[in-house]
Amino acid sequence: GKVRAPTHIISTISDDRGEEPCYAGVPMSSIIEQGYGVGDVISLLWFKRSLPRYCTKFIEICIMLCADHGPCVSGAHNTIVTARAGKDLVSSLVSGLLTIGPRFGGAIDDAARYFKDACDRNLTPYEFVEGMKKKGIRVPGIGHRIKSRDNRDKRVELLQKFARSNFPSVKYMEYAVTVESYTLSKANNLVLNVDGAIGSLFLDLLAGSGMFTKQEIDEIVQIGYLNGLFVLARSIGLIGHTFDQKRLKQPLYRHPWEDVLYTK
Ligand code: Q5B
Repeated sequence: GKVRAPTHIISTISDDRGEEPCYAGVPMSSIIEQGYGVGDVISLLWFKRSLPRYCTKFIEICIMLCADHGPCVSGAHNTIVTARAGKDLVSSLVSGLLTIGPRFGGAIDDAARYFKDACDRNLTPYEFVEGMKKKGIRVPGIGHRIKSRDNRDKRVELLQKFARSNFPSVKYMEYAVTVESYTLSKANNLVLNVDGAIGSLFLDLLAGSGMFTKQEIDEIVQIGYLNGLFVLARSIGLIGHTFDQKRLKQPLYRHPWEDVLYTK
């Protein structure tokens, strides 16, 4: 019989060999003719399935709300400095992307991991937060540099509003809100932030949509898909900041001496 030569790559998400490319088996013409959006394309290429409209809409809302947060955040600052050093688009973009991590924008996966574990084990907010403190771990998804009890993050409110009216269950988000109530009793800026809102709500999407088995949910949370939402979204803003600096013909950035504490 026929002997198949061993392959060096296995790929399961897309195929460009036929008359038209397919994403998770769905031909490009169907994607266009059926009016799919970016949320559907993400569903196909990341989750390998078509998700219900409320799920793809939620994904699109996450992308829109996280696309930019002004020039002062870590990512935009790096991109602006890099663009002003005369570097190209890709260099400016990746310089900003490289700041995304546990403190800035990249806390979504850990927020999902810790909220899921704590909620599934029925930990009280006190047990969860104080347990994290004992381990010396800041609660991912909690805390913000400029947002606080009196200056709430509109993005979090918008995500919660959408989920409350469209998701079958918001159990994990409600748990995160109880954690926030406890952390706010400690300090005014320990709000549920945008990473924590997306992390907890994505758990609700995975668990409530009926589209994923428990094993698949555990794998998604363990591998860490969700920071990808922030990376993808913020790329839109970082590209914008690069163009902005080039358009404004901004010179090489040099940080002012007055803003540095020189000490021995
Ligand atoms: N404390 C975000 O800290 C920040 C605590 C905490 C327990 C916590 C901090 C944190 C977890 C990571 C996270 C996503 C670094 C943030 C984002 C996107 C963004 C960004 C933008 C955008 C802020 C003061 C005291 C200390 C700390 C305690 C702080 N956080 N305790 N759990 N989570 N959060 N990141 O203000 O006793 O004095 O030692 O790491 O979720 O990135 O817009 O800027 O769209 O671009 O610098 O929104 O919360 O406060 O470090 O001086 O801490 O609070 O232990 O206590 P800060 P610190 P003590 S959203």
